[in-house]
This record gives sequence, structure tokens and C-alpha cells, in this order.
Amino acid sequence: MSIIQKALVAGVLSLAPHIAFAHVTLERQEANAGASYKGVLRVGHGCDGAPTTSLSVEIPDHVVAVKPMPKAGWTLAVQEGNYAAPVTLHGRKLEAGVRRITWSGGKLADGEYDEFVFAGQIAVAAPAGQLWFPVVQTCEKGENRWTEVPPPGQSARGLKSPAAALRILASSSAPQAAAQGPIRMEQAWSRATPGGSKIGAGYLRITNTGSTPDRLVSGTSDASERVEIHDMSVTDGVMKMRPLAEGIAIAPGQTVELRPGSLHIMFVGLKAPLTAGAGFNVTLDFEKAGKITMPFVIQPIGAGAPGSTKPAEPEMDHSSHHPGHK
Ligand SMILES: [Cu+2]
Repeated sequence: MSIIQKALVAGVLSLAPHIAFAHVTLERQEANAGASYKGVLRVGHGCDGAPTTSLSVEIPDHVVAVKPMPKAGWTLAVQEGNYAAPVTLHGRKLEAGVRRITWSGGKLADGEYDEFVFAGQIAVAAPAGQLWFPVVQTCEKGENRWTEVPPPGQSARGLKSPAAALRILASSSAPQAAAQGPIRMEQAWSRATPGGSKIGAGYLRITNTGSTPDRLVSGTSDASERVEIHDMSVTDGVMKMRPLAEGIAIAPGQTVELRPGSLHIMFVGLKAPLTAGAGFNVTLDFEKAGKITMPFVIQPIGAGAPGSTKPAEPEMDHSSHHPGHK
């Protein structure tokens, strides 16, 4: 191989990263079910050299409460439509919302880069796996249709113009995690409640990965009017629970387990019965780490933690300990 040939090969190889970036992609390609999501569509080139004049993205099922970010020099248009299934968000039932966003009338040269942004929420019930955002990029001359979607479970590798992909990391069957600062919350779950019950319980694992103590002090939830922090103990053979006015201290390096028959979160004043398979958002407030929100998945009555191989722990009849909340 001559030196010139080698230089040519090297030149072609150095193009490879640009080719990979040629697709319109989302900046953040993973999100948890139940989490908020900021979608940043990255446009790195036009259509065969022609400047981009319009970008249109379709919002897939399970991405709800979407709001586009306006863009100077571009006209914003949204198309609303029904969701595949109603979604409960912050205690409100949502049946429709933004399904398509179009930014048009601008001009982005082939040699320039820009971002098109929207914010939304991943439904708690979103299944683990890929969500696809088909994008149509229109240019002064021609268009690129980033709309190819592989068969379920298969990779987009090899597709010439794949839709923008977002991987949903967790489903209602897979415990999830949320973290802020040194506080990490995981395996959050609740139990289905019989109709008419006004209270429910929540369990999770909280770890302080930092070097200073912190304290869970309070909380709020989509599903109930109030959130309380309770402990449970056996006195003279009778199980009793009491609200913890001081909350729960978590020492540096400590993991605190909230579980049936022990420390737990109490959802007081349920707006509706908790239904197995669904989920709701809970925000817990820590003295130092601040507010952390994560979805609690609802397990069937009598079930244990999601993914747990241990037999279910005995069902607690909370109502008998909360005569005032019946
Ligand atoms: Cu309780």
C-alpha cells in the first residue's frame, strides 16, 4: 500500500465518528419510568448539503405532559392527540397531550449544529425497553426521514435512518432507583388497598453514600393527601405503630430498610384505592439532600417487595392502628 493510499484510508476512517453522529439523536438516551425527561434533539447536518428549515418529532406512547421549548427564529407548532391509555400524573388523570412538535421557518446551515428541546414525563407504566421518536428533517432541498424502527427487541444497528431512541430502564416489575447528592432510594413499593381504605403503606431502601448524616423529614405523594413516616413495634404482643416526628436519621454509609412490620411510609387520605400493577410518584424530603421523587410500584395485596424471592410478609391491617383515618 502506498503512502497516499494509507492517507486515504486514514481519512475515510476519521470520518466514521461524523457518520455515526449524522443521525438526529436524543442527547440523553436513557430514562426511568415515572421520571421527568428533557429531550434534546441534536441536528448535526442538513440534507445532502442543503440547510435544514423544519424539524418535526412524533412523541411516542408513555411520554406524556410534553411541552416544547420555543426557539428564536423558528415557528413552533404542536399537534395534540389522545394517549394510548390514560395516565395519572400528580393526582390528575391525563387522557391527551402533545403528540407531535414541529419547529419550522428557521434556517440551519449544513455546516452548523443546533438543538431542539422538549420536556415531558415518562409514564410510571412505561415498559422497559426502547421508545422511538420518529423525526422528519426538512431542508431547502429534500428531506431526511429519521423514522425507521427495528422490530421489537432488536437493535437499530444497520438501519440507515433510525428514529431517535430512548431506553426506558425500569418497568413496574423491576425495582427502580433515584438519587440526589449522597442519598439513594431504591426498591420503592406499596401494596394494593381494599376499596374504601383511606390509608396505604410504602416501603423502600434508603442509602446515605455520603460522609455526613442526613434525615428523612417529610414527604408528599400523588396518591394521598398526606405522607407520614411511621415505625412499628410489638408491645405486650400487640403491634403498634407511631408517627416519627423526628423522621428517620440516616448515618453516613448506612442503609435504612423500610419494610412491612417495621419502619414505613404511610399514605394518609388516599384519593383512590391503590391498584396492583399501577404506580404513583412519591417525593421524600431530606434535611440535607432535599426533595427526591420516585415512583412506588403497587404490588398485589399480600405480596412482598417487587423482585423479592422471599415469601410475602404477613399483611398488616393498618386500619386497626389508625382508627382516626378510617
Ligand atoms: Cu403506619
